[in-house]
Order: sequence, then structure tokens, then C-alpha cells
Amino acid sequence: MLNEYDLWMQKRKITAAINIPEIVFAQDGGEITNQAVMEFTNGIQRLLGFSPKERININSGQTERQAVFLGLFPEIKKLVSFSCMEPGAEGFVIKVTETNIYIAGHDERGLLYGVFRFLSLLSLGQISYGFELGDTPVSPLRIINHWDNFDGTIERGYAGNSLFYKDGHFDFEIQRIEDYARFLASAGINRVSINNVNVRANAKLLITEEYLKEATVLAAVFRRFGIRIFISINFGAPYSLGKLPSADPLDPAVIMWWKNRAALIFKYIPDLAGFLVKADSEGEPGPFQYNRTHADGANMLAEALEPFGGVVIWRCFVYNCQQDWRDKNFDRACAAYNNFKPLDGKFNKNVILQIKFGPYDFQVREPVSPLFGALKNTRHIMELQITQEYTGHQIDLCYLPWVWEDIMNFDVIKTGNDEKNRYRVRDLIGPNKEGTANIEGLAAVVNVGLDRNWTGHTLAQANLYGYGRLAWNPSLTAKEIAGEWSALSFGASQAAQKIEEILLKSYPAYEKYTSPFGICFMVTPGSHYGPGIEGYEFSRWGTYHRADLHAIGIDRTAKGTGFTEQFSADNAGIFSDPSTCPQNLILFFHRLHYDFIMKNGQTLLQNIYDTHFEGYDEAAQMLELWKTLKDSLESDVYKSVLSRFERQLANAREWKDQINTYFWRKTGISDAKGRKIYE
Ligand code: GCV
Repeated sequence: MLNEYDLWMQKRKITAAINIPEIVFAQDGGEITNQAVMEFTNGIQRLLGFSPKERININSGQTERQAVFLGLFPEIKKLVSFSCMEPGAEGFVIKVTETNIYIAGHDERGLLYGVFRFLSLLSLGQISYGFELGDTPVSPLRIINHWDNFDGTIERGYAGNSLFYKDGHFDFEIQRIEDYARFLASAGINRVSINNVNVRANAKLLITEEYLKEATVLAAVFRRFGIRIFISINFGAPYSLGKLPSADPLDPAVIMWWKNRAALIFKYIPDLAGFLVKADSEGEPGPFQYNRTHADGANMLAEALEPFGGVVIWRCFVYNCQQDWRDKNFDRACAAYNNFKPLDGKFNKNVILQIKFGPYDFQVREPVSPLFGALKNTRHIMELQITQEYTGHQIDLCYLPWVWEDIMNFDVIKTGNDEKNRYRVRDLIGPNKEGTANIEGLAAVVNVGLDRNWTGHTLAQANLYGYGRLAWNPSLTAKEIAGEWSALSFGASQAAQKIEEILLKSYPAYEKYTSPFGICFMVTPGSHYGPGIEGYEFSRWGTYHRADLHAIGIDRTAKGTGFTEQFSADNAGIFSDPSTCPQNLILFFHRLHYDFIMKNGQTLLQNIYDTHFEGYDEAAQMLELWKTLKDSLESDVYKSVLSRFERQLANAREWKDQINTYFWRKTGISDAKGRKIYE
């Protein structure tokens, strides 16, 4: 039975296909190694009900007949030969013989990940005699971003209050943080930013001694699990905290202020990964205030962190949020590229740009930002959102690896049809290589809070797990991850198979009953849950669809706002032509008449009606499928998820009816299939 708190690391008696030796020999190492050894023995206890005895000093174990050997690759390879490749940074190899189990890390983190993977595979029934596996993470940076505020709230959080803060201060249960760190590490995460990128109120004090002392406790727990922390800072700190007259990045007093501040911070957290910065964005201060560039701003901070080995992660979510809806020349989708492409090559070596996956803001369907592929001389990573801001608030089920798989397969650079000249996002993810468009990793805004099941909707746990797995290996499919997660959480059972099926239905259903064909921003303003079809039409945020009685969408081709021209030439060609543009993005790129004929031979309008009826029906099917699990699941879990599916269906109904009515009223054209559309 499922204990929701334990996520994908359930306590469940399994029948292993191998004997697990009772003795563990572990190489002497640091605290991550010690943690790895403890995780191994606790994990065996969790799955098999006994705890192997641990003995240090790996060499004396060579004569031992049956034993587990945990250590670093150079040491373990003296004991046994591996046929798989030597692991790279943070990677591992696992080998199971008739008598022994060997887990060898490239480094201490690699060993920890190897232990966690061994335990997952054991739980999934995939370990047998002769088993051998080598695996190295594809992305060096696998980051979780928290948007937690010091008052305990979480911006865009849907699973209770912050794990870290309350009433303006750090306030955490240490056991819960340890469990959280374990879950993250078991999914392969190696960095966590601990506070909201909107650094307001007491969060500004995080870089003062009083707060840093408490942050060390948090950092110490994460450290044991191989996770380094980032701090989000406010660019205006020199004046808001330091009482200087400005925060101008070229002002010597400001430069000195940050250098001193960095020294103080690293005194408390010597392995701090660095700063995360949202500047000149949605009201946050930044270098534009002083007519400086974002390179000036980021490099100034980077110089302060450089002596301590820290990096600056600088977000590219910079756009004008004071737009005039009357002005049709200004297109928010162009902003990140326009702001950052001209600065390519101007950032210091320890600056990494963090770019939202799409040009807008975590919408249900967006193209991949054209900055990917365009930046060749600046380190950068991709930002995703696990928390379901625009995807149903963890009330609606929306299994995000479904769309992340599409993002990973997006052709960033494509020249002709030759495979060799094709670079998808996943082909570009990897260690930084100067002069290439490599993406050094992923960051994602997390979906957890103090709710006992961590994520509010129990099935939203799959999104957290899925992110970690995908960050480790961006070539994994949504289906593979769903299968793995369901079986780890619910055991190898028919229930797990049905849950996998439900997960895989959820994203297409959500996409269909919400905004159609990549149109974006038809959500309720502010909350971003439920329909608000014209909620953003006349606002300052720059996200308009401009539907009238004839047509909908924005022409983003060279004849329109020119956004398509930011892509590589082949992509620009494909997106510019409605006959080659992917259908699910056609309204992101084009303004189309309602009678435009889509690939399936139906008009755009009929496709809008059809997808909304279908999406609603699919939400209803998910609810029915869930009901068939009543007797297979713990009653609490069954009921809490059931109530969310019921709320989801009500939401889907609102979306379907409001969207269909809206377009019926605009056009006066009825549904060809004669279904009920309210007037
Ligand atoms: C943290 C969107 C969200 C904001 C968020 C912002 C960002 O606009 O609605 O809540 O602020 O993105 O990514 O900085």
C-alpha cells in the first residue's frame, strides 16, 4: 500500500531475484560516501527487511566470499572488471555477480546515485545475477528552484506552505529536510536554490549574518546528499541592505559591497553554488536602472563570487511588462532573444544564463525559445516549471514529462534533412563546450510544500520524479518515466499500469480543453487557473490573442512581428508557413481565419470545437479509470485523488463551454457535429 509521504521510495517487501550479501565493504570517504553506505543498508532494510552489516576498508574484503562493495571506480575496478564504460562525472557502474554486488562511483556523488539506482532497480525487479549497468548524467546541472517566501507562502505553490520558512524566518523540521534531500538526490538532483527569485521583504536579509547562520543548517543537510545550494539575491541589495545610494554595477562602492558580501556568505557556506538573479523583470531591480547591460550586472556579481568558486545564474526572463495592447508592433515573444543574443560572448566564465523553455512563460504549448541554438559563447541552461501554474494548479492532473519530451525533441538547429545537421534540445544538453550551443543543464521550479504527500495531488509526484530523471537523461521518454514512477510508487501491479495509462492521457486532455493550438494566455488573470479568455487582452503584460469575428492570433512571421526570424533559417521557414508549421503551434505563429483548413481537412474553428469536446471527454475518462482503482488503493489516497479528478472535470467543463461559446459568439458558426454549445 502507498505511503504518500515516501514518494517513489516506498517501504515494500519485495522478492529479490538475487541474494543480497549481509556484509558491506565500503571505501573510506567523505560525508557523501557515508550517506551512500547508509542509504544502501537502509534501502535493503526497506525492501527486504534486513540490514546488512557495514565494514569499512574495502581491501580486507577481497577474500570475503559474499559481499557488497561500495566505493570509487579506481578502487572497485581493482576487485572486478567491468564490461561497461568507465563512468564520467557523477556517474556510476553497478555489477552483480553470483556472489558479490559492486557499486562504483566516478566520485562520491556518483556512488550515491549508483546506490539509489540499484535500490530502484531492485524494487522494480530488474536486478539479476550478471546484471551490469553504467550510467553518467547527461546534464551537469540538475537544478531545483524554490519560489518560497520567508513569510512561509510559496509563489505559485499548490501543495501547502514552505518547507523552509515561516513568519519571516527559517523554520524547518530537520527530518523533513533530510527526507526531501534524499528524494531529490535519488532522482539525481544536484543543486537547489532555496528562495524565491522575487527577493522581497525578509528574503533580502538572507545574505546577512543572522540568516546565514541558519542557512548553514539547511546547506549541511543538502550537502550530505551531494546537493549544493544557490541563494536568490536582490540586485538592489547595495541600497536596500547596504544603504549605498545606488546598485550601479560599475560603481566601485557597489562592486566592493558585493565582494565583501560574498566573502561573508562563503564564510558561512563555503560550498555555496552561487547566486540566482531575476533582474529588470516584473518590477525587480536591475542594471537597466543605471543604463547598464545585463552583462555588466551579471559580470559584476560573477567577479565577487569568482574567488570562492561560485557562479551567477542570471535569468533571461526580461521583458517589458508595461505594454500597450493598442501597439501591435511590440511582441513580448521577441524579448529574451532581443535582450540577450546581442550580449553573447560578453559574460564572464562563471555566469550561466537561465532561459525559460519558451519565449512566453511556461504556457501549455510554446515553441522552444530561439535563444537556444543562438547563444554560442555564453554558458546557459533551460528553465522548466514543475509547479503547475498554468497547467492546473495540482488540482488537474497534468503529467508534464509528456510535453518535456516534445521540448527535448525540438529541433533547435536544423539544416536540411540530414540527421548529422540536426540538433535537438537533447542533443545539445551536456557539459559546456566553448563556441557551441551546448545547454549545460536544466533548472525547474518545484511543486512541493508542507502537504503530507509533498505535491498536493498525489499523482503530481510523478512530475517531480520525472523532472529529475529527465534532467539526468533527456532522452528518456515520458512513457518510460511514467512506467518507472508508477511501479516504484504503487508496486508492480495492475493498478500501477492503470495509473501509468492515466498519466499518459492527462497532458493531451489538458491541452485540448484549455487554450487551443498554442494560442496561450486564455487563463484567469492573476491566479492562472481556469478560463479567462480575454483576461489578458487589454492588460499591460503583452500576451494578446486578438480574436475578432474573422480571425485569431498574431502574425509572428517576417511580415508580422518578425519573431520567426529569430530561429535558425530552416526553422524560420517551417514556422513561417502555415502549411508546414506544426499544428499544435499554429496559433502561436500565425493569425488565421476561422475557416483556415487544418491538416485534418477541417476548419480551424471546427478543430477548436472538436478539441474542446474531446478534452472534456478525456478528463471524464480519467475520472472513470480512477474509479476502477477503488479497491486496489488506500482509501485516503483514492479519495483525495478522486476529489481532484472531480474538480478537474468541473474545470474542464468550464473551459470547454466558455471557449466554445466564445468562438460561437464571435463567429456565429455552429458546430458541424451539432453538439451543445451554450449561447
Ligand atoms: C516568480 C511568471 C509567474 C511569476 C514568476 C515569474 C518568474 O510571471 O507568474 O509568479 O515570479 O513568472 O518566472 O519570475
